[in-house]
Amino acid sequence: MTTLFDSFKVGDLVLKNRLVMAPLTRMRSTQPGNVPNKLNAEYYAQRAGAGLIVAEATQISQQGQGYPGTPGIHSPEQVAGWKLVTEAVHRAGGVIFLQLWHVGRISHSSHQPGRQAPVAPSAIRPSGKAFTADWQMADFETPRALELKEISSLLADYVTAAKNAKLAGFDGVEIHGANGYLLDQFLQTGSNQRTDKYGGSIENRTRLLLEVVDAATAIWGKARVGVRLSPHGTFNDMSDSDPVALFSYVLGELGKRGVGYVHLIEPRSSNAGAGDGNIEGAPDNSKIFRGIFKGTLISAGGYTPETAKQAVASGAADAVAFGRLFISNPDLPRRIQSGAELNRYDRNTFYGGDAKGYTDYPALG
Ligand code: 8OZ
Repeated sequence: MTTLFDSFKVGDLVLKNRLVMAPLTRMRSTQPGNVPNKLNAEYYAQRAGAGLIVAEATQISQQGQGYPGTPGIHSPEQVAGWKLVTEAVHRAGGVIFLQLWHVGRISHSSHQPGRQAPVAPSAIRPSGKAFTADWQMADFETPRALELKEISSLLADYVTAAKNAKLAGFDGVEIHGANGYLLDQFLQTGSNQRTDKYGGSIENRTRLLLEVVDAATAIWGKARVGVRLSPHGTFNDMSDSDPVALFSYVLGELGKRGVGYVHLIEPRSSNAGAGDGNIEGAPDNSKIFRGIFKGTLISAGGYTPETAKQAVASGAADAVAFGRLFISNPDLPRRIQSGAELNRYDRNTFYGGDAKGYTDYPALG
């Protein structure tokens, strides 16, 4: 029977256990410039006991930013900052991928070059609140629909970011295709009403994601590229007319491409971890989609150590990602393995701030 403490493979990489640190937005980069720093390096190195760390969502361009203080991977300073992180994690024996992110319509004009409107597949305003550049909450704005001729420069931004991630010493990249950000906005009918080759049919809506995956694969090799998806997720006002058909197609295509892994978020986890408690009766993505994607599957969202053990033992997932529990337990794998008590997390220190609630959670002695 497979346990959380058996090694697993992502392509040629052998990972020491099946506990993945989920990508976690913490909004603690150095300002101005959204540059990763020594404190960020210490935080990640503390968590190097994970089989795989997926570093926090990181904007590929200024246009891709949607929250204050999130790091980027589009300037030389950011590459140098991330090098501090990857070197610290590698010294501590860890493996770390970078999550490449463009928020699309979830941005706010205060983050945008020239204070322009955020961009999206279609000019459909999501309901809810944006997080402005000066840390205020404001209604989402109506985005501007990307023109067809802008797609090539968007892809070029992903290419630059993927190359920069390599320069910064990461072990691979994860494409953020989840949680209602740009690539997910293209996938789903609630946010994509385009009539060109990026809208309409499932194939057309999936085109941009696959072009990004292919571009990243050309730089990294297929095994070092993972993809995160959130079928049935409603965070950031998402909806699709036929999510099972859509994501079955997406997973089939990712399977053909032989990507290193797919990282599926379970919709029971309320608001992508922005709330506590699990939603009862939500669809079970790892059950629905496991048969379609034969490659390495990481499952995330609302797991306990017990349910994670079961998921790996039953083969529902190859590995399980923890977010909130990795925030408060830098040595989470060791604690789970030894049955030690877990530190509770403090939601008040999730986003922004300093070492408090970031690098000061205690490890076992
Ligand atoms: C919570 C707060 C801010 C960002 C995601 C990157 O949902 C996020 C995120 C989550 O993937």
